[in-house]
Amino acid sequence: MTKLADIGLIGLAVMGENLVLNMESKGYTVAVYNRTVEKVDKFIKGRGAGKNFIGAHSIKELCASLEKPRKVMMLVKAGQPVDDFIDLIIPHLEEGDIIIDGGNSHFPDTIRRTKYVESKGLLYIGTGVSGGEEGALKGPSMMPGGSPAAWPAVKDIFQSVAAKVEDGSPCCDWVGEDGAGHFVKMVHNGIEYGDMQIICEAYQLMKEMLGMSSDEMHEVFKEWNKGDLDSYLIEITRDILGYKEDGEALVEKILDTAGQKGTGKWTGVSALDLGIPLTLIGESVFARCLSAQKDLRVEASKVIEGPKVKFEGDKAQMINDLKDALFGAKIISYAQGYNLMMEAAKEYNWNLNYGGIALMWRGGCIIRSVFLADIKKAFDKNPTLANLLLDPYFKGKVEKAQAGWRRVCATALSYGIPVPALTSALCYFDGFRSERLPANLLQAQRDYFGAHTYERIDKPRGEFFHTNWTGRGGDTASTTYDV
Ligand code: NBP
Repeated sequence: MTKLADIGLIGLAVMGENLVLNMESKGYTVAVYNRTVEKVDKFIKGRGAGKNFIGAHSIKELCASLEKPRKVMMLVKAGQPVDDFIDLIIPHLEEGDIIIDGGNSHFPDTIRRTKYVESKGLLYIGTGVSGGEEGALKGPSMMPGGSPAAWPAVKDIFQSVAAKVEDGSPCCDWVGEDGAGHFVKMVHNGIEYGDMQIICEAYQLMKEMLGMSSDEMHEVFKEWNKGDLDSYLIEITRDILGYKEDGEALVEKILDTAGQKGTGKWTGVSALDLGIPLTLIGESVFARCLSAQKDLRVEASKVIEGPKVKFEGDKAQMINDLKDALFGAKIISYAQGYNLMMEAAKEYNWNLNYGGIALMWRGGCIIRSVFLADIKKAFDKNPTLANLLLDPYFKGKVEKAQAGWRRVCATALSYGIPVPALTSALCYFDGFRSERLPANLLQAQRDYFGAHTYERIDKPRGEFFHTNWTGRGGDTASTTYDV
């Protein structure tokens, strides 16, 4: 009898093909299937030739070729195709078998699918897989969540294909129940939006305010990649700035309208739903939206005047300040992202391991950086840390960065160069460290026009007051409007 496969995969596109090659290289036999069946034969005769793959021409054949408990992983387009495949797979599985979704599914869908699949006596995993094509092949970051009972059955396969950090720890561990894995992957993508935006703001300042060439910027990013900012995104920015087409920087020939697939938006929407100030990521999503209004911006640029840019300060100092601004804002972005995960954990009853999440992001994925090792240390030291800014290491770093960061924001604003992510992060920082914010006035306004009541600093919390501010209103307070 032919050997049964350790795992089955549906979806031989960029991610699926590379991930199964990775699995096979670690000693696993993988059965593969694709909706367009010719792609199965093409793969078996092509990149999969001579390797331990079983090509299946139907889902029935795929499931029949698997060791028990059967593990069927989907890496297909997120959305309806995932639901369709689940229904096609279920009849060919039996109790204890596992369906895995490795695509970029929205976490509420994963919560729903976990319940649905479990109701059929099966187990479900929704796992974030990050790192793109290269990551899938050489070692992605993987963030699995779903039915806890499924984890022991897939742990060895997942951890052996995942990226490893210096000490050999895999960038993959159990995240939590139902949609937790996909939620953490969503926040990862939101943070990715933020990291990319602050780098783009630094680039625009260097280019437009400091008048630097792409070669000069390439050198700056090369330097930055050696210190606190050492990360994949700084590294690829360095390479992009150094990339030439016909002797000129290719980046300058690229149209300035950003695309997006929605994971940054989901992160922002989730933050709004949960009431978490996720300002840097929010601004990063909106910056992409503004960039997409190209025609309108071109029209506006012809008719609306702003300040004339002629930088006369110390260029070397400004470059140094920019490094501090990037680092300060990055700390804020992660502090905000972690706060979002903490709130989601309360809302959805997940027991998230925050240090473990930093380790999962430490290698293999797009936001990988040395900085994540310090986040892991912070949560290892204090697993109930309420905000990254309260960790002594990050508090010290952000305090040290703030002078340069403030100079960058002030200069950019006075020159009329948009830096929405860098400035919103600084405003969050100042708000977060403020004992008193102007919300006292805001509460007075709410009470004035809507009798929404307020608490007083000279009375215990939880006692609510209403004032008849004009002498014309009544004494009745509103109970129906609470935000
Ligand atoms: P795609 O997202 O392009 O999906 C391709 C696969 O989905 C093919 O197997 C295709 O079958 C199948 N498919 C499509 Br398209 N529509 C279908 C439908 N209506 N019903 C059934 N199957 C359908 O591939 P990918 O870029 O490899 O990504 C796979 C998953 O991983 C996605 O969720 C993606 O968001 C996520 N992801 C991608 C990356 C990346 O860098 N590309 C990174 C991280 C995560 P066919 O061959 O018959 O058309």
